[in-house]
Amino acid sequence: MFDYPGIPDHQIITPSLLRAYHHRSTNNTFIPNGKTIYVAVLLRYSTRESPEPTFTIRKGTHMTEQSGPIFFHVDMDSFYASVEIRERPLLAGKPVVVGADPEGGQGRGVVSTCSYEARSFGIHSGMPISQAYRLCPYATYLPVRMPLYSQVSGNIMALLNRHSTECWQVSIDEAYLVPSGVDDYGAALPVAEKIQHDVVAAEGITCSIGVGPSRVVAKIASGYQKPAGLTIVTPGETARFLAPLPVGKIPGIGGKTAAELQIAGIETIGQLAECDVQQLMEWFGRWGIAMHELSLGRDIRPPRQGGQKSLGREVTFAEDLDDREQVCTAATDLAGILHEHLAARSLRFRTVTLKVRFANFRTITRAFSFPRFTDDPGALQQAVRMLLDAVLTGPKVRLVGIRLSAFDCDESRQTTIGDYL
Ligand code: DCP
Ligand code: MG
Repeated sequence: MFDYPGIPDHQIITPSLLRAYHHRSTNNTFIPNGKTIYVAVLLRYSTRESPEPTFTIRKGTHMTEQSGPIFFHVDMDSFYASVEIRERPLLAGKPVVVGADPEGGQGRGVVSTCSYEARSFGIHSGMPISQAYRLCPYATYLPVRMPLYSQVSGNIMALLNRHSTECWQVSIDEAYLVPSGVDDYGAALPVAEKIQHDVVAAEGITCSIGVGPSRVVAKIASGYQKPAGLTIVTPGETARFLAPLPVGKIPGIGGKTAAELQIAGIETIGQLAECDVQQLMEWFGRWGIAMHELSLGRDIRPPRQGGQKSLGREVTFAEDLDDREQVCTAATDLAGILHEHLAARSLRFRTVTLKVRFANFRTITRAFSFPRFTDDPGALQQAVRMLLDAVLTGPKVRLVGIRLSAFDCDESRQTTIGDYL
């Protein structure tokens, strides 16, 4: 339970003042530049006199409010770039891009990630590296060093596990957890700050944390004010927190679905929550029901156990290819590499996803699921060829990628991302 002695009801305070009050009342250690929004007790508030966002405390809000488990979503900030900057401290505060070689603006691969300073130039993950180079030629461009990130990821996941009664790693740099010793939302705050502090102390990189009554709310909250953000959303404030956010903040709603919803006049999560679920089902089938649940801040499936649930590789060709056989060979080679990784760990899979980017940058993905788990390399190659046959209909190909997912792993095994890289 938090008490801010001396703050009168509705006094307007800045985040730094709040931090000072909080520091005084709880003696917590704050990570440098950390930001905390107490959605439960604060309303964003702006005045003409104070252009900086300010907050007003609503007295009587219950930080002890609790119904059901409290989830944390922890996501590293600009993960690969942060690790590289840690390794080269002189790069701190500078635009750093991790990805393919820009080759003086002629490079053909993509940006894996970049520092927040590079993002201010408009650079982002997945962007062609040549475009990034045009936006900021003076950034530092670094190649991907997967074994290093994998090792840092493993250390961080072990640290998160130590703070948790349950912990689900969902990608190389993010995990959901149910933290130990957190019985109410007041208790969540110092634990979240301790995790942020410990990650900086152990690995020299920052993370953002979202706290909420479901995984979807925690996930949206962790992205709410990256980097080094901490956003706590209680059950009672969930609807108010989600309502103004664009529908694209819901995991799984990408540009295509968002555009379809926009045509129907649905742009915010609040509008989606108010939408008739029958109507959504007519438009999107079962996904319509799921997205409605998510818009209400409710999870649609139980948490998945184990480590990362997919493994993928892709290759950008030195020149766009119009030879089908060459594209097929590249794709089946990638499938072979992935199969070796899985076979070495006795993992079987069900789903194969093909990604193809054409010369004009149109990118498509097509998936095939086997009726049962398989580890048959012949069946995999056949599936890859079948998927390719359906999409290679003319234009030259710039990139091809294969991803295997839906693993049949023994959940008693403690799989980590490192097992798959
Ligand atoms: N990644 C990648 N290609 C992409 C997206 C991500 O190689 N298209 C890699 C690099 C990222 C890492 O995965 O560092 C984690 O992905 P995130 O989406 O969490 O992005 P970041 O951690 O880089 O940034 P953020 O601070 O937005 O979480
Ligand atoms: Mg991240």
